[in-house]
Amino acid sequence: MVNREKSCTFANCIKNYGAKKRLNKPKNIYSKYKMTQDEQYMARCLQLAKLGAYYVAPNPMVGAVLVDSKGKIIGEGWHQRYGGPHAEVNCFASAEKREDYSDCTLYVSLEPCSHWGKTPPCALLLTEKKVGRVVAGMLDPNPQVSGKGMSILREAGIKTETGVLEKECRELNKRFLCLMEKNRPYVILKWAQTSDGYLDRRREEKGNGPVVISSKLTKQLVHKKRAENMAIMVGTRTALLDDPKLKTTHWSGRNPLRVVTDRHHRLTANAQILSPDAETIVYSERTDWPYILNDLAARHIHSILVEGGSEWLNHILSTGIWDEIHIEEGPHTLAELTADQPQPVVGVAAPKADMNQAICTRMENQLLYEIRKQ
Ligand code: AOF
Ligand code: ZN
Repeated sequence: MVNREKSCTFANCIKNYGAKKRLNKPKNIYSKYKMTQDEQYMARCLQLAKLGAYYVAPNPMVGAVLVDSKGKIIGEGWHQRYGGPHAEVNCFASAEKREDYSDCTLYVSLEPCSHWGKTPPCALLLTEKKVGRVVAGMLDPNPQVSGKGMSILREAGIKTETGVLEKECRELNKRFLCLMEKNRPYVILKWAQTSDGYLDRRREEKGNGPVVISSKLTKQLVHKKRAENMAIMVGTRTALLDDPKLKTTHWSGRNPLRVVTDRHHRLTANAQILSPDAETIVYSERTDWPYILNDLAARHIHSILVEGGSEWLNHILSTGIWDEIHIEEGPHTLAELTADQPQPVVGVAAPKADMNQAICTRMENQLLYEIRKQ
């Protein structure tokens, strides 16, 4: 991915858009202070955990390292795929075999589990291995675990510690944590707008394609976002007019579950959103946002990317039940992009977001804004 943020003149952003926008300096979360030894090993756990991206959902990404008394890493592992062995199991599988690891510290980015799930409890494994000390990045909010893993370890006489690089551990698994703590998926609203703030021109008929705002590169970025989230949603109008596939064609990873509303049963069987190569849920009886989120949570969906259209985006913004907004702004006005269309062209206004909170980066000529719910 190309990031030309240095070539974006900050002063111009402010001048042109009349909003305070910050450039997102690549921030090294570990560089502000000298890390303790525990933090350094936890940072390695986070690196390993990320290798599970795209394949472990709705489970969290978890990494583990085993360190001997001299500070040498003698084992590493991460949760690689949903239903597969947990990070701790893979970590010991990579380590030299010993009867007793009492001189070692096991670092893991999430509290070791205490439940019999698809695999046996990791906390028991650590007691069997006679590990001397366990350092966890954060407690596991899963009600089946939630502190019980650390209790098992303490009761077995193992020294324990939690909350090392906790902020970073939480950030990595913000989607899993949202499902566990709020019992709803993490919601990301995404749209592309022209430089004068339009999503599209008003269209009444199918077959008359949308105004193209994204570039080749940012389209790929959208597919990456699709792969990072478990579900993707559009409203009926977008499904009918654009006939999108909503798949992850230009990035590795799974296709998200496609979610569409259709109160008046207007979608036909040949709609691409219903293609058999990815799953789809159509909500037609109840289509209110809290209901949809509740239903998706019951299906263990930990995240949803809402790609439009304007009615749904505005509605969700009005409910306040969202977590992030990602806006892509192209360099051209609606008039420039529709000069070859029959005139006059009527624009569909982009939703209003609080741009004072936006972090701005740049990908070639496209500005990318990210807003986090405060
Ligand atoms: C760990 N280490 O690497 C992971 C943990 O269905 P299961 O058996 O795979 O259990 C999934 C739950 O286990 C998940 O919701 C989370 O609470 C925990 N994940 N725990 O000790 C790991 N991935
Ligand atoms: Zn486990």
